[in-house]
Amino acid sequence: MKCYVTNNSPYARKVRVVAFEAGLYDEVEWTTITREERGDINNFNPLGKVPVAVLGTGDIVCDSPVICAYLDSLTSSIDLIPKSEPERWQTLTLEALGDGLGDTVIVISQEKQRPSEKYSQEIVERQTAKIKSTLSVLDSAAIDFNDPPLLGEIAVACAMGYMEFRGIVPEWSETYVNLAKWYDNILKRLSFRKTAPE
Ligand SMILES: N[C@@H](CCC(=O)N[C@@H](CS)C(=O)NCC(=O)O)C(=O)O
Repeated sequence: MKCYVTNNSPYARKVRVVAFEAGLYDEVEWTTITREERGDINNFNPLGKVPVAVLGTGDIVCDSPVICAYLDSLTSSIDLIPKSEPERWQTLTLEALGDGLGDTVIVISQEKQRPSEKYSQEIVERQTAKIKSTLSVLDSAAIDFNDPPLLGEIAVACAMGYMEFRGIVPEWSETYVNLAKWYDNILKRLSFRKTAPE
């Protein structure tokens, strides 16, 4: 399996961490592409987004939740997506919250890169409010987070890593102290240390 990623994408990081935690990292041929090479990705994913995986059969698997589910299906030694209910839906919902957090960070970063005449403070404020309400929910949930992490926790930590990398809501750890404590711990895992944004 070949997987196209970029260095800083929170979704690509999630896939890499999942591969690592599932013991499959070295089974994947990772191809890191630059912003300029993104056009080549359209051959595999018409949405032009990373991560995208190309299986040995030539089949394409795109969108990080699908790639993570595929990787999880390859190993029986660990279930990063539990098979039992309600844990399965709790995990996938937490993943969706993490991915959604990443989406809001991307919107804000893109907005901040626009020329001042096109910049919208309203968009930044609306997205920042979404980030804060999500962090507040995660702060309450963090005391019950799975350790070792499942896919949901991995998605949340990758999105938060991207939020920090982009300097969005930089003071977050002073307000969301449970979440900050949990985040400090998860970053110590080898899978996170090996995949930090550059
Ligand atoms: N829902 C997708 C989101 C992927 C995504 O937005 N990737 C960004 C990088 S962080 C991208 O490739 N953006 C390029 C573009 O939108 O043209 C996933 O989870 O894989």
